[in-house]
Amino acid sequence: MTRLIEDWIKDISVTTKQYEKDLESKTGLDFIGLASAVGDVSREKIVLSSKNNKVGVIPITTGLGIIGSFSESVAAILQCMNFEAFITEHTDVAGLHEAYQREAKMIFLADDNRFIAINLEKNIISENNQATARGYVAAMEGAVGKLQDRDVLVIGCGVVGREILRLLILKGAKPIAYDINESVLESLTNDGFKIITHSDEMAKYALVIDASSKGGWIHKGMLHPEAWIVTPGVPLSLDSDAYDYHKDRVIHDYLQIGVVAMLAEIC
Ligand code: 2YG
Repeated sequence: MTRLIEDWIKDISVTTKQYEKDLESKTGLDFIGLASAVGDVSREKIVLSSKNNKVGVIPITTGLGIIGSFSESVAAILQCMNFEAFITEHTDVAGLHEAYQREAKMIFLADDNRFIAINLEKNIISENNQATARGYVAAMEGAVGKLQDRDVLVIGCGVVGREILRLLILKGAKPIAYDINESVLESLTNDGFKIITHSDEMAKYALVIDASSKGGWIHKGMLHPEAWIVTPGVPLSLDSDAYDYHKDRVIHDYLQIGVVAMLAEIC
């Protein structure tokens, strides 16, 4: 997974409410609605959980260290769902200790390798890659309806892309996989997935979930003119012309849907 940079996320705490409105206009789901779809839990249960669970967001300094605005963004997204989320003053183990002292029932924390959320009372854990895959598949269903028996192109079949493929199979959809890496395509074929072998075949598909992480490689005309493009891939694969053309049917963010899905999974 791509490591975030502050430039991509520095505005999230200010823009998240507007982002939620944009997401709802495209999918019919606000953050709690998306969480409800992901976690298969009622809105009421999530609202109740927000009243009973303080959430500690713990900055972690290991490895490449703190990413500016990361903890603030996670806390802002949770607060947008009316959870009492706080960022610990301390980092790492001291931050864990502080979160416990401040009676956090849920914690969110990330090092360079894993971004996780834990419900300390229920002993449930959520991991960002899997949660992100679930969140974006749920967003696609919000936008276009049930995916059963429908062709869905999955671009970028790494950790998140593979989880998306797995979820689509479970939903009875008909995933078609594409990746620029030949050996990835080979293993997908061996695993029985239908694949395309060249980017010029992408334009055949009106439903696209893009988990590729190269950034800026999809140009205007490479996708179906009416395509829905739901993309956890960071940085955004669409270049500016392609984004301007498709933007009314693009769902993309750097953290929001993944954090909402993680919360759903630990509620
Ligand atoms: O606490 C901090 O500020 C840092 N230790 C956070 C480090 C996060 C590193 N991971 C990533 O940047 C991404 N894998 C996070 C998820 C991106 C969206 N799917």
